Amino acid sequence: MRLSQYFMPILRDDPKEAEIVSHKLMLRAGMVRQEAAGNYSWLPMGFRVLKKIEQIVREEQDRAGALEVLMPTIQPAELWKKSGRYDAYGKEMLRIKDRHDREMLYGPTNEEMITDIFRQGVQSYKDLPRNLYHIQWKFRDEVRPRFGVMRGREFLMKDAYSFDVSREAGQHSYNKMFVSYLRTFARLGLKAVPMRAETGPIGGSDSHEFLVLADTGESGVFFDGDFHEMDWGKVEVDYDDAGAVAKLVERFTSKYAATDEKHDAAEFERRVPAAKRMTGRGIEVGHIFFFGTKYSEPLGCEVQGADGKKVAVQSGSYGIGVSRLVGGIIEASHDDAGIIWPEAVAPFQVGLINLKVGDAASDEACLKIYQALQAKGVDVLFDDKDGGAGGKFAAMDLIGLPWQVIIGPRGLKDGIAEVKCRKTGARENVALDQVVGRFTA
Ligand code: 5CA
Repeated sequence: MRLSQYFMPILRDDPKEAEIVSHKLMLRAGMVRQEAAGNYSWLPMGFRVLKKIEQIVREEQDRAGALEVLMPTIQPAELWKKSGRYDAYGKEMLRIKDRHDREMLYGPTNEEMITDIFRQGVQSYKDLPRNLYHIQWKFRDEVRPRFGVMRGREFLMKDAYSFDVSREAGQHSYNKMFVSYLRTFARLGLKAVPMRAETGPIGGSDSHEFLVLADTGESGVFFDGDFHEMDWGKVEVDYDDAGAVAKLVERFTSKYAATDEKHDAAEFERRVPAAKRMTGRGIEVGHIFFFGTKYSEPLGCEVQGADGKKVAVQSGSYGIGVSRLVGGIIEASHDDAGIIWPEAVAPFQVGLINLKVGDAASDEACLKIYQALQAKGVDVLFDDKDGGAGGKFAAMDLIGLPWQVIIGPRGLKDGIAEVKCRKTGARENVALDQVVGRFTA
């Protein structure tokens, strides 16, 4: 992509409305624009990151055996009346009437609808277990939308729903999602600590939140310092092996970790030696629930068991805040100059800077590298706009692409380009004909 053809409205100064660094940087880098409180347009740069995160989430859901569907954003009120949540959800639910005066709502979550879909499609225990998920926009009329996309009103969520014939089988489904979350967040370059959590309006007995540690997080967190030493990057397990999956989950859940809502100071002191008691703040990027028959019973979602008797299906639901993650990753990965994207979610891998647009040698060298990178499938943003070096460097640092390739007349005399790593700041002179190989090896 050529910057001269791109849409990336960069702001030079910090926007006044932004309180936290990720919100500031997303506005400054031209990733999003606020349309109303907690309601954002995603501009090209922001949208690329959102899609990359979405795709990683999708791949790990698929790997864990979940099946992707897509339910509408607008739901009829009837189902929610059956589950009892139509009134319980209160003002957080955006209620709408259609032209026939029918009560509709913009979905804040999908337990009711998916349970009804499943009820109609399945009769026998032989059709279980199943896990269905979608990645769809939600609306919650939050009392205090804030921190940009971190607490929006309209936000993108991945929500999965498991259906099992027994409590035990349901536990395995829950554990599989638990593991898939460890894998997902590790791939996103994040350490997200699983913590015991409140179940809130979703309900149920068992629940874990996954929190990314960051000073600007909305939740207070208390956890065992052992988490810092855990093997986040290498979570490998055979999902069909219920014992192995349970054991892996146990390794994480046996350590003390709780958000302030569930924190028990006495237990914390009893179970964790003083030197390992960590406290801080965290951003909730995922939340998983096991709620048994809470929705299947009122919605009549039953299957015929092996003994011929009807049983209400055991369910759980599993959310990831896809749009929140864009802000969460920035909170975890930035410096004074701007964003530092982890490779896996970076909008482009390489930023190619032409320091002297109009200089024939510079233009030619840049074009050659630009075309060669594209031919090799490397996502590259080519700053081919006329402008001063200082502004170009500042903008490239701000948008945080992992690598910069800098080309100007001085280096060209010696046949070299400068390659800069955004994360470490390390700069290296690389012969022009070696540049492309650096990113394709
Ligand atoms: N149905 C369940 C699980 S699928 C559910 O709705 N869970 S939730 O309420 O915990 O939301 C799931 C995830 O969505 C949260 O962990 C959080 O990462 C994200 N999320 C929730 N509210 C917001 C919001 N207002 N803005 C951005 N992300 C949000």
